[in-house]
Amino acid sequence: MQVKRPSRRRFLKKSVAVAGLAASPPALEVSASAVEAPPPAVIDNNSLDAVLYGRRSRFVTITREIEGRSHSTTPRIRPTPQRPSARTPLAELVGGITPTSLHFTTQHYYGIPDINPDEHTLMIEGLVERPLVFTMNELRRFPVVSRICFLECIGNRPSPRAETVTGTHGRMGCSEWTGVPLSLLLKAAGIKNSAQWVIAEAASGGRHTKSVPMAKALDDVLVAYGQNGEPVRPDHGFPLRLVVPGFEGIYNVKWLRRIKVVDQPYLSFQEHSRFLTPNQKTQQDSYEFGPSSVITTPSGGQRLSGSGPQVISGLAWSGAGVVTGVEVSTDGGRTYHQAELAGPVLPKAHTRFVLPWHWNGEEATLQSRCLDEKGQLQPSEAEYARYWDLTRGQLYGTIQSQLGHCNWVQPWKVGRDGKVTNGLAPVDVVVDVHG
Ligand SMILES: Nc1nc2c(c(=O)[nH]1)N[C@H]1C(S)=C(S)[C@@H](COP(=O)(O)O)O[C@H]1N2
Ligand SMILES: [Mo]
Repeated sequence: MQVKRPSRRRFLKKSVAVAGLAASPPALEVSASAVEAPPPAVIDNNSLDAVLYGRRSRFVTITREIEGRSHSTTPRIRPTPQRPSARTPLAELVGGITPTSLHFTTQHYYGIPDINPDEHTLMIEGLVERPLVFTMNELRRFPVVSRICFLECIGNRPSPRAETVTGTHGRMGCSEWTGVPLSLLLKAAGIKNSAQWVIAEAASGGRHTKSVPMAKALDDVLVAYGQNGEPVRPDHGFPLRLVVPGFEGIYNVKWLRRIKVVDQPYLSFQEHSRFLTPNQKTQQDSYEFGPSSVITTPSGGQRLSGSGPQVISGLAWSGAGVVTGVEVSTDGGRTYHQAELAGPVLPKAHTRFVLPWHWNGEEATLQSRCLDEKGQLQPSEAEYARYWDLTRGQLYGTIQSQLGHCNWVQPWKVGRDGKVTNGLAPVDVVVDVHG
């Protein structure tokens, strides 16, 4: 030890010098007491559970955020234990992958199925040459693919009422999904010429079902049994779920048990009761999410410790493919600056962006906008409203699923005291359904 210490001190001094050169935030002076400090105390709880399935530091206390009351119009049939919906704590996360434990999850009126994978099967039927039934073991014998992609509920919406980024955008996550391409299973069954759509059906009570266009089913849809390197967890569809990259969350049918090949889209009960309305005038045929982004630091509820160098960071994503650029404004959208994509930059995945910023201590309004590979630019609130011919009252007074993808820009206001608050002008009514 005695021998090592001086070299460690030299190393610290060297790295401080390098940090200074890069004009980064001021590093602390290396003090002799810091270098000579005794080693930290050790964790005394080494229970088998902690060793067998890992643990985090007791100083890390990030959790999902439980959803509040919703104005959902879904009939309240509740014969089974309920598990509340919960959001992803976006402001506390780094990088692009959402840890499964912190990945948002929607409510399920019929409880979370407790499925034995040895007894679970997936059936492919309808307009096919050979109807097939696969066990989980048989599915694992197909070539395996992993895709990193975001999963977003259309319940996400910038909102003047939300205090935090979890409140505006916490109904999304980004995982590495692993499984069999649906196209391989459809080819094995042999789809007939008249086949245009597939209906994916869940084993859960209520039989959540969703029609998926055949072109998408044959493109990048996965029948996934893995999430972030381990079996998909019950909340997210164990043992099998559909993953439909870039499409609305509702497509990603959990506890998948049947694929029916059909000639036209069918409106399932859930789509009818939760996702369509008589006066639907918006994106009826739009399934793919447009370009979107949001600043996660600094964001609502946080406080800047003082003027000087800061880093603005956030997430950008698009159902169209790769994020090609993110622009950040610190003056409420008057001027924009190109942010750096902190990588990896993957299609239909959360893409981290960063922009160094010098805060002069004055009021500022921070916001970001995303450009995607189709050349689509994320709209401002005013642009979105004008495009769909909606008033601000309608933007926030209508349930999200009637508007479609609410991908307008979310501004955060920094006060002179460093406090960060929602930068959207207040409205009288905000309706919120977590879909
Ligand atoms: N079986 C089933 N699958 C489902 C749903 C459902 O209610 N039942 N909800 C969908 C909706 S609306 C969303 S946003 C996503 C949420 O997936 P997660 O809970 O893994 O985050 O699951 C989709 N798949
Ligand atoms: Mo959803």
